Formats: sequence, C-alpha cells, structure tokens
Amino acid sequence: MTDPITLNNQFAIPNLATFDAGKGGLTRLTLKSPAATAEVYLHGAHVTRFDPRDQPPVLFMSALSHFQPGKAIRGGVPICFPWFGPKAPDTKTADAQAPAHGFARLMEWNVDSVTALKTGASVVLSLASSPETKTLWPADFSAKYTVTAAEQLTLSLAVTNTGTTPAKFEEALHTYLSIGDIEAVSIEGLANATYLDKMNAATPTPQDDPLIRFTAENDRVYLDTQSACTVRDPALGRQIRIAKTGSHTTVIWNPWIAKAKAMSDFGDSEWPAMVCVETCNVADYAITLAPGATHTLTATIATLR
Ligand code: TA6
Repeated sequence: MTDPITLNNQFAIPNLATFDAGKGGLTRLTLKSPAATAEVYLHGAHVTRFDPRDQPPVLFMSALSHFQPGKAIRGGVPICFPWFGPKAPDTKTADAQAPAHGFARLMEWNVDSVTALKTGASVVLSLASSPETKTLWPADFSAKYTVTAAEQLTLSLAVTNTGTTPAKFEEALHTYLSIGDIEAVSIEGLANATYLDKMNAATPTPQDDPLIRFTAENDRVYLDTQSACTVRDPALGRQIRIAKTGSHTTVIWNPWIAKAKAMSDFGDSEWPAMVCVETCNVADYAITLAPGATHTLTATIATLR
C-alpha cells in the first residue's frame, strides 16, 4: 500500500488535494474545493463521498461497510470489472475464488495524477493486468479511472486492450445514491425500456410506467438504453441526475428489508436511505475490445434543486 506521505510529496495540492490514512487505515485522497468535497480510496479506486457545497451527501455509505483489503466497500461507487455479478463459468480460470463483480474494486489502484481545476479537482488512477489478475481473467489490459469533483461528479473509466487477442468484459460504476425515503422516490428516464427482472428469474420485462417506484426489493438490468436517469427525492427535496456515455445498460437496485438483513456490511434499517443507479455494460451488452482498442464509460452525477 502506497503511504500517504509519499503520495503527498508527489501529488498533494495544498488546501485542495491531500492523502491520509482513511477508514481501516486505507489510503484516501480528499478533494476539497469551494464546489464540493469528495473522497477516493486507492482500494478499488473507490469514490466514497461526494458532498456538493451546502448540500447533503449525494452518495450513500453504509455505517457497517468494511474498509479492509480483500473486501468491497459498501456504498459510494464500486467499480465492477471485468465481470458483473457472479463470474460466468469459465474453464480457463480458477472460478471458485472469483469475487462477485470482478477484482477491480478489491485491488489497490495507482495514482497517476492529481489536477486542480477552475472549480474543483480531478485525480487519475490506474490498474493494469498482472499475474494476480490473470489467475482470474487472462486478458492483458490497462484501466485509467478519472474522478472529477466539482459542481458535479464525473467518473470516467477507460479500458485499453494491451494484448494481442480480443478481450470481452463487463463493467459497471455501481453508484449508491443517498436519498430520504425509497418509498417516496421515483426514477425517470427508463420509460419503454426492457429490463431483466432479477426478482423474476431475469425475465425480460417492459418498463410500462414512465416512472420507476419502489414497493419491494428491486433488482433490474435495463437493456439497450443510453438515457440519463433522474432520481426524484421528495423527502430530501432534491433530484439527482445521472447522465452517461459509453454505456448501453443501467441497473437499478434496492435490497429492501430481507436482503438488507442478509448483508453483514449493511444496516438492517439502511435500505430506505439508498438506491443504486448503475452505469454499465453488462449481459449481452458486454464490451469486446480488439487488440490496442480503448473503451470509455462515463457517468456524470449532478443534483438539481
Ligand atoms: O446492484 C445489482 C447487484 O448485482 C445486486 O444483485 C446485488 O448483489 C448488488 O449488486 C450488490 O452486490 P455486492 O456483490 O456488492 O454485494
């Protein structure tokens, strides 16, 4: 683990960008500008906080989240890569220990650069294939993740195939949003899309109602959609817009009561306070990259009053 002192000597920007030992002693970058405060852990290149000035936190973080090597952080924006959910059976790699949602969120990323912007700051983190990653996924790759914290939060994941054969992968920016009350929330933007309903054997289902509302556990993979989504949160009196590029699927998830109780790193009573709107390329919309090619997935998260 790269220590904060070394990183501050290389990258710190006084009063804007500093590294320290965060929760669990994991290395954390805090970006603090007049526009917003954000936190990014090198563990998983995990954005754990985005607080626009004078606003409640935009990202949800479980009070019970682990902050330790080998464990995913529960909240913020986990990076799911190179697969989504359980790893598909694959004779070439050791699947038994294949972690859900891939290895990217469990590995320590490198810091490439930290940059001051007119109204905020950005950091570029990187992860490349290694003997460790190849025990789980044979591809040669280089990933660059750019986090820009200003009036809005922009996340950009660029994956390059550095090998000599095509590389196929799934990816998701698995964003946990902080809301006031899931039973009062509605999500706009996915009208008429078809979703795989994971609460009903992944049955393809039409989104007939223009608004998504929540009355039970909801786990849906919306297909062939490049639309922005708007989360309407009357309890907090705000809306959160998640726009995207380079993404053809969107996952919507709330665990509700039983699944919340089943997760040891998630409080039994936390389910009303969060909803996931995940910017992704999963299932039949996985990405196949030719040798030398790069694909970029971007999510932009902004609050609307
Ligand atoms: O958000 C969609 C989903 O795939 C759900 O099925 C649920 O498993 C969630 O991700 C959390 O997954 P995790 O591996 O972080 O517990």
